[in-house]
Order: sequence, then structure tokens, then C-alpha cells
Amino acid sequence: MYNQYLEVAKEAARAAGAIQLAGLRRQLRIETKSSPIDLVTEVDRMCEAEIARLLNQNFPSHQLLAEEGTVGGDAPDFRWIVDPLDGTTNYTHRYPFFSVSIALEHKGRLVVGVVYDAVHDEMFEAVAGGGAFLNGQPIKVSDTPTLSQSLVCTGFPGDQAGNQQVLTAWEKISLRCHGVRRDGSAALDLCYVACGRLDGFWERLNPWDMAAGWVLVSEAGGRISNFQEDPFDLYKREIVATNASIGPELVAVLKETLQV
Ligand code: 2AM
Ligand code: CA
Repeated sequence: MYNQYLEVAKEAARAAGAIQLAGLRRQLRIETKSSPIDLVTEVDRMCEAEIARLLNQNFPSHQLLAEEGTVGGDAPDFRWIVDPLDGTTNYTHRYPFFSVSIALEHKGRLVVGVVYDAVHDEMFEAVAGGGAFLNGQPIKVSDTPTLSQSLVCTGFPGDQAGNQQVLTAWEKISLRCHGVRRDGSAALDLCYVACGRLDGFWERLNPWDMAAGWVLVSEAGGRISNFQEDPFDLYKREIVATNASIGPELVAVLKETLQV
């Protein structure tokens, strides 16, 4: 039912990925947004323009919620949620971990998710009810049974406020598992949970960082909530995504550490 949307999302993600790879070979102009560590480049904007062009060409009435502010049509039922370059800090340092994230919300429900890692040519895709895939192969979350056997991942807020809480959680969880990573592209981190490379991930984020990854983790059999173990809300800036087994253990630590 949603395959026509999936195909356009993948085309747009590949186009943006090609812009990202080309940009790595140029000198980049880097600007800051809300804080000195909240970065944006001309490549973020070029990727968003190309994605918006392709979405608009195919679905002119659909709404668009995109990180760099491009708006679309006003159809009430369809909203694309786009991060044209997730992991901009990594990108500006040429650290090869960044992605394109494109999701579709239909009548308030996330139904399509695509995350593309151009450096590794990895296309993660999922449609509600249809399973999750990496380069066409089905993926599922890990079967790691406990936090103590897990590799997990998180991220720090872009405005640096609240970092102390994240550091406290980092310390506590580091002492209880195989390791905590801070990879720098939330969309891709969520896909790594979906395919079992990571067992869990948590962070405070914007909708465009989480939307596509949410579809991937859900379709791969994962468990998603906020830090208080309430149901996930895309517009409430919190996500804990795990394989089904370690979720309660990870959330228990976050609950006692990350007070809002
Ligand atoms: P970005 O690269 O698209 O900005 C890394 O921990 C994650 O946090 C990335 O997905 C990054 O997305 C996001 N991020 C960076 N700055 C942020 C900010 N100011 N607020 C919320 N999320 C941010
Ligand atoms: Ca971004």
C-alpha cells in the first residue's frame, strides 16, 4: 500500500547521499545555528532542496517537516519528516558516520522509514507491517538477553545544556554493559539497533532524527518508549529503542538518572 512512497523516499535518499559524498571532496562553509556546536553546512541545505524537489514533484500536496525549514503542501493526511543530513558534526570533520533520514506520516501514524548511509552504501528501509530491510535483506533486532552483554549507544544534546545528566547515565550504564558508543547520527544509530549491531539506544532528539529510525526499529521487532517507559511520542523529544529483552533494564537506569 505504501510502496510508491517508499520508492520515492529511497530515490530522494540516494540523491542526497550522492550530494554528501561529493561535498566531502570540497572545502565546506560551516555555520552555527542555536549554539556554537549546532552546525549546518551548504550540503545540509543542498540535500534538503533536492529531497524537497523530488517529494514535491511526486506528491505536491504533501506536507513537509524538514530540519532546515523547507515547507511543502497542506494535505492534512500526509507529512514527510526529513533530516537531509543526520550527523552534521561528523560530516564537517569527515568522520564517516552520517546519513539521510526520510519518513512518511499518514494520518498521524509513521508508515515509511528510509535511512541511507552513503559512505557504506547501506540503505535501511521499512514500511509499516512489511518488515525492515538492509540493502534488500530482512533485518531484526539482536537477541542479546541482558544489559550486561549489550553494546548500547547514546548522544549528547546539541546545546550542551543537560549534558551532566547524560554523563551520569553514561557512567552508570558503561559500568553495566560491554560498552556505550556515541556515534553521532541518531537515525543511523536506530538502524543499528534494528539490524542488531547495537542492542539499545537512547537520546533527546527532534522528530526528524527519530521518525524513520522508529519505523525501522518497530518493524525489526524492537521496543521503543520514552525515558519514563511511557509510549513513544515523536514530538516529545525522547527515545529509548532496544531489542525487546534489555529494554526494562535500560529504562530502569534512565528513569532514575534522566529527570526532565
Ligand atoms: P544532526 O546532525 O542532524 O544535527 C547526535 O547525537 C544527534 O543529535 C544527531 O542525530 C544530530 O542531528 C542531533 N543533534 C545535533 N544537534 C542537535 C540539537 N541542537 N538538538 C537536538 N539534536 C541535535
Ligand atoms: Ca540534520
